[in-house]
Amino acid sequence: MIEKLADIKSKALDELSSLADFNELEVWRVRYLGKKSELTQILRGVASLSQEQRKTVGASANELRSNLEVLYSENKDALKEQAFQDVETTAKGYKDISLPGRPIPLGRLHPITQTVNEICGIFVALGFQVVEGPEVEWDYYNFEALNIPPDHPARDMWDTLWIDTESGQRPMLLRTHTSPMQIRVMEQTQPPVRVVVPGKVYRYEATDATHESMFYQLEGLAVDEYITFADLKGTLYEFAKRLFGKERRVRFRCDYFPFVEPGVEMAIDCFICGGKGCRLCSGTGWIEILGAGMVHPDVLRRVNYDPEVYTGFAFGLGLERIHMLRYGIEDIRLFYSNDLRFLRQF
Ligand code: FA5
Repeated sequence: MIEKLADIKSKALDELSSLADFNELEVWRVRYLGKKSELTQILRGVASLSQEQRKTVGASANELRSNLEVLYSENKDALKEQAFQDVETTAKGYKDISLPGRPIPLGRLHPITQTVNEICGIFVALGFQVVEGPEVEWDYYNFEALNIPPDHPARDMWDTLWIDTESGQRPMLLRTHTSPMQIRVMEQTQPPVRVVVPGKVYRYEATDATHESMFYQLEGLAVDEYITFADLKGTLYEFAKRLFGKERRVRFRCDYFPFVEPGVEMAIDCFICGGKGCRLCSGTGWIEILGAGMVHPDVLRRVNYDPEVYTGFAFGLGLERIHMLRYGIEDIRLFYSNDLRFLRQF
């Protein structure tokens, strides 16, 4: 009996080494492990053997069966993969087009890029044009042309990284807001102007749940004859309604920006606490999303627009805060920590 088992083993191993495909492996399995196989018959007959034979034959037969089972499953995976490749480009020269395709991993747009696209879409529908501008900016455009001379206290709230320039050259910096594009656009075009400018801005900032040192803003500028504060409110109300839905409440309050007069801030009621006050809204019930105002006459004069003829409004909004509001995100730092578990949700 022991010799018989050895014989089965050597035949099984011999045949296994010369199998060509998965079908042959199945035949092999039936021959050596199937119900009618010699090995199964031997195992069935073990009970009728003498006690001494039962021990040795039973142990050897069981060991052989489990060895063959392991070999079967190892070969199965390898031959299945082989079969898949063979079918794809068979020796006969055709492809099996009924096989399922291999999935191509797709990337996706960053949530802030999605928000930029959506908000630009709203303003385009309201008649605005989308333009972009440099992130490394002259001090002149970021500050001076916007009524913020070198000694102006407003520079304190907009500190940033400065770029080394050669002595005698004007200073350069990483722009602290998208407002410099107001000047660049007006320098190059004549009214009527209606533009929105999305882009990155940089600030010297102690980061927390609602503050980043690099974030996105979207600037808006409309200049024409007879533009009034009512146009500003109407446009921004319409924008808020289209983006957040009718149920969200909006609040305008006076604010100060040197390049607008009068200036306002617009806030939206906090989605987490419903206005009661929480960590996200710093206990106020409101989240400020943008600054705005009527373009200051000195700014218009600087770009050779006659403030007696033309008036305009401008606004600048923080895009991360908008995205946080819409999706209930509690910490702005999640956007830039490269955590795919977070990013894949959008
Ligand atoms: C400005 O940057 C002005 N340029 C906005 C403006 C434009 C006013 C045109 C008038 C006319 P402010 O510093 O408040 O303003 O920033 C605008 C928005 O950016 C804020 O309402 C807020 O939503 C967002 N924001 C400001 N600081 C940060 C920060 N550190 N991290 C993320 N978002 C910020």
